[in-house]
Amino acid sequence: MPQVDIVNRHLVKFVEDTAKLTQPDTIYWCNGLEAEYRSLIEQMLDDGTLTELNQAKFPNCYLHRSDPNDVARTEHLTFVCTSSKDNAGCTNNWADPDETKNKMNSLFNSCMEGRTMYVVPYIMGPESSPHSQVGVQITDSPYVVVNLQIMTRMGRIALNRLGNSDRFIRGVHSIGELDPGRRFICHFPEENLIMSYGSGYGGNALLSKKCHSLRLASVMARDEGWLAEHMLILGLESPDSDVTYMSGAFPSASGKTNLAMLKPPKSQNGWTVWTMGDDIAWIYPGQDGRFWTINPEAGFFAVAPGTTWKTNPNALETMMKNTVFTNVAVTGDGSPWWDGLTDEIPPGVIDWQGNPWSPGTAKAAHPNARFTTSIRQIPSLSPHLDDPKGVPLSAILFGGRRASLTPLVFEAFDWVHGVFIGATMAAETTAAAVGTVGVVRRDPMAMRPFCGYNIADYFKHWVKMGSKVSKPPRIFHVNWFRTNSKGEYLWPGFGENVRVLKWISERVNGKGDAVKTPIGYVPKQDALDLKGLKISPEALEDLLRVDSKGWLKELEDIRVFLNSLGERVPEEMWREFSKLESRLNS
Ligand code: GTP
Ligand code: SPV
Ligand code: MN
Repeated sequence: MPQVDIVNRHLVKFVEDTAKLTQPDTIYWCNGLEAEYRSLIEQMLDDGTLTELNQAKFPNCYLHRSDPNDVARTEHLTFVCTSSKDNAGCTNNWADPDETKNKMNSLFNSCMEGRTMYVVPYIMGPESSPHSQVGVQITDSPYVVVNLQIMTRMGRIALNRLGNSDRFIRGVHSIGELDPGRRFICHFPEENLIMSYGSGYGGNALLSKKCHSLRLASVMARDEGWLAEHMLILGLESPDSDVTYMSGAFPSASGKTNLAMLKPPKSQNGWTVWTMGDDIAWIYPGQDGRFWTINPEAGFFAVAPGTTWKTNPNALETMMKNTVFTNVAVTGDGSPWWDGLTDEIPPGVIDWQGNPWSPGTAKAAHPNARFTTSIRQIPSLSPHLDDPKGVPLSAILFGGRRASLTPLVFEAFDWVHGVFIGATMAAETTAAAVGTVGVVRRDPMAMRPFCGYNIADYFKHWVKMGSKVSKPPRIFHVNWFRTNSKGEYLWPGFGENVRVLKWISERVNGKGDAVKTPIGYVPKQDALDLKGLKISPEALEDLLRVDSKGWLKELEDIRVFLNSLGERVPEEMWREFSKLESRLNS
């Protein structure tokens, strides 16, 4: 029986059924209180799941080293189980719902013997927002529980919100044997059910995040007329105190967290970025003809490598206390560390697998090492995080890692053209998922791994959403990752990206000079504020050039991609394709 006030019979049945299947020694209902957090931490320190970091420098911070076979999402082991295969579409792995449930049930059979089963109720979204949703994840991993406590509104607060309703997402999770041969992450959108077995890592195991808030939520959003997106949310405040809200979809490990936490350089005095979210946005048409957006999450599970006092000082300030680090290295004095964090390599570094490390060998931290921290600790926190209606969106950014071709920034001509840009965007793959890194692949709206239904229907839904509001956000494409022939970045990125955000906010407000090119509006050379920035005129020209020949070649790849998605691709996408082709040819 739950050690809580509310007994929801639907929830109790879900818990009892799962316990009957998994046979845990103990069932523990999470309340979300500080004492519970402490005792889970103590327990994990005792059994070695966590290592204490230097408590004087990093109070309440701990390190988790995950199984070396379990360090990133596994897209090839992730399934969408719909009764019709077509509804999953060709970018998802599909499996039959009944067969899959049988297979998963046999994996889960008695898998919690000798373990504790945690019942973790959580809310995605502000406590009192009509757009928020309750989920309940059952798990045998205390590491998962602690992460969910940091990243969501977890415990009694969620049970109170749920009341006696049966409207909650059901998540069943076990780390199993952490055997990649017995690892599956399965979604049943027709039943609002997630079953995940055999992984304890990130999006595979923290079911509130990609599984609930993107894969299942995207299906609900399609049916109910909203959008569930892999997007950061930020507010850019001008010296006149006007705040322009933007969201941005960049693929995994491609800069969402860093843009959301952006701290403008000194030369941009008077400009401020407010952090609203770094990974997921739920977007609704508002009464006033604009889209409004909430961040369903309450914390970060963010990439550590690349984060330094120079590149992302807000992130470092945020993670100094109450943080769980996963797969980072540690210094001799017990501080978390990753390659490049400090100019000098500190003595006594132990790598992410727990072995003494010396420079010149492999990386000390895993490239997908992460930190889990409450969003409430960030100095740039938006005052609207808990606002039930969220914030109004003026701009949507798409982007990704492209060493060549796509300019620093360009603007779509209109909504449907913007949807085409998002639908056909491509980016180099990263260490956030198991597989080859650095291969360019089409990743529509950065949702390829996360859209819970047919991606062609998803494009149709995006087109339709634009007509639901009289003032849709303007759509932009950005690329911070252009390189020169030596492989060096052409654009300084990070805090300096505020210069691009400023141009975007000017465009949204009817200012900002642009040149019309075949692919969209590109800033005039002097329209970007480059005050105090060291960048050569050649680099800038490269960054803003539209290479028509290169784009015609790109179009061929886009044609192959759209064709591969089959008949369901909406005609609007092909129309935009033809329009772009003729603009490039003329
Ligand atoms: P997920 O959490 O996987 O969804 O990733 P994300 O999109 O939030 O990416 P994140 O901001 O964590 O950045 C991933 C990597 O890209 C980090 O190593 C960053 O340091 C690096 N990065 C982010 N922004 C920039 C930029 O403007 N320029 C360059 N060169 N690197 C960047
Ligand atoms: C991503 O891969 O996009 C992430 C990390 O944000 S994970 O939580 O593992 O999905
Ligand atoms: Mn992500």
